[in-house]
Amino acid sequence: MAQLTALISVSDKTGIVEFAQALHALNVRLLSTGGTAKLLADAGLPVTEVAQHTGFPEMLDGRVKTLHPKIHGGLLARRDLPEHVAALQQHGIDTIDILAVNLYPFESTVAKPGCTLEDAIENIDIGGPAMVRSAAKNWKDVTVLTDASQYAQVLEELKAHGRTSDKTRFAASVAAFNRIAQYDAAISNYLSARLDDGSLTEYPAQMNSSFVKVQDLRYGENSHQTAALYRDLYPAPGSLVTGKQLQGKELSYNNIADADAAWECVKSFDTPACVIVKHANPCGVAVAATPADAYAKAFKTDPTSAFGGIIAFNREVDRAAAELVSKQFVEVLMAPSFSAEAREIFKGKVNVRLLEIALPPGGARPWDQGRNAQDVKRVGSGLLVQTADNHFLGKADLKVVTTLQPTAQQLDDLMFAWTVAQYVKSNAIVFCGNGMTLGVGAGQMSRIDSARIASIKAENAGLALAGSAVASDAFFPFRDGLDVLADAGASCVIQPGGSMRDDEVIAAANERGIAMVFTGVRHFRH
Ligand code: 93A
Repeated sequence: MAQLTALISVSDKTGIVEFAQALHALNVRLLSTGGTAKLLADAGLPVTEVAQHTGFPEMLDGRVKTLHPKIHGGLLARRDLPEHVAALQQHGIDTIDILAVNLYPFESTVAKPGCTLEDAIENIDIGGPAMVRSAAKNWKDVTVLTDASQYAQVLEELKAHGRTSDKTRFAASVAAFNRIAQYDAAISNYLSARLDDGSLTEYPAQMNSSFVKVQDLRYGENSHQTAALYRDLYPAPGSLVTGKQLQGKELSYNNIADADAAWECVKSFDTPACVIVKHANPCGVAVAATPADAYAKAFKTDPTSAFGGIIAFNREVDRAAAELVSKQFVEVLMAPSFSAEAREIFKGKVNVRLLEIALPPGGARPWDQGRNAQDVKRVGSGLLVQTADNHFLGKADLKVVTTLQPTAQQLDDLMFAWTVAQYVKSNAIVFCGNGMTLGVGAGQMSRIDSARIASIKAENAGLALAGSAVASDAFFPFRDGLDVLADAGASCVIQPGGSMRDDEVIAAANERGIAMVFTGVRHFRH
């Protein structure tokens, strides 16, 4: 069999010496670019530099290394076409059968703080992707490797059959085009963000297509589904994916989804807060003077659902909080930090996943109003993209619509309830009082059912609703929902308003002695 030729040109040199050694042992001829060639030669391998092969030196600081007909002809020529073979012979071009390339590290370069436009541009690989495309197009004759994880399989096939299988070459070609697409998207995204004035501009509801795979997950929502976690190329500061896992089992798909809900909610509060989430809904939220007190209150809302919950704090978890939390079965615990004593307490609970996530700089609110503030949902073979629901409501935005004015205390409770309702799946009804949730009605198809469920849950937990403040994520279409709240003991209500029957609902509130405010904004969440 004719001797095969491999061209190796890699920025990430992981595993490359071993791979080249194995190729050499299989009598494959080695061609390589400057830095890679040096590494292989230092390892004692016979390697021909590309410059020597083409008779043309690397030039322009390496910008032109492999952009030469001797390289691209060798990669692109079809071995089954006599005209192609004749052309190679005429120009003295040798075929290249295996191409191992990984690209200049553009993504990791621009992810570094302080990366300049110049640094970024120097890390745009031109020759590498060109070779990868040539080889991938000619997959019937050329094996293209763009990731170290592919080396072993190729070696195995070469050892067994002296060549790679059609299936492997085609799969490698697809992987190569995927990699190039991802690489170009990273460049395009990075440069687009610098179009205006060099600062990161805000994106409208437009797909940011550049994601980086963080990890494969054991399975998806259910065990028969495969799954993986990706993050934005530029994650928003303070977002879940910027967190660090300190201990515990690997996070599952559902853990991550619930952790995100808990973390986004807890970030909304300026004062020490605790959020407990189950099945993507908060089942207990509270603010208090200390994290331990906040947890104790949040737990009271729904101790049954809190079992196996996902818990988030917006303050350091200290010993007192850790002691309390460790009494319950908890899946994931998140906080900006954990004290040494808290870490010690959780050491004995090896399954508890501890996630340390820095809060966004600049305080509780407009945390994610930057370019990552977009929300994406799959629909069949399409995507729904919208800007994130990060509307911030101030007390000044409230419009009192009843004869009864809310007291200062009621206003605080209403603002708290409104913040929580934003994180509860629609239809959402949230009873609150004294800085804690008292009853949460989530995800029902009718608002009145959510209201009933919220009051039943409060009753089950032994929590009185007399004098409570209630938030409704969208308007009441009829007065019946409001009557349920009044029957349960609500004293004040916050809701968007905007129903055709607002007058009927306001009249009901007046009749029942309830103070009601309109926000003018709703918070559907599905
Ligand atoms: O500067 S380039 O865009 N011009 C080229 O002609 C070229 N050929 C290979 N970058 C080029 N490469 C890249 O060099 C490869 O994609 C690889 O990432 C890197 C390997 O260089 P070295 O072997 O000198 O470390």
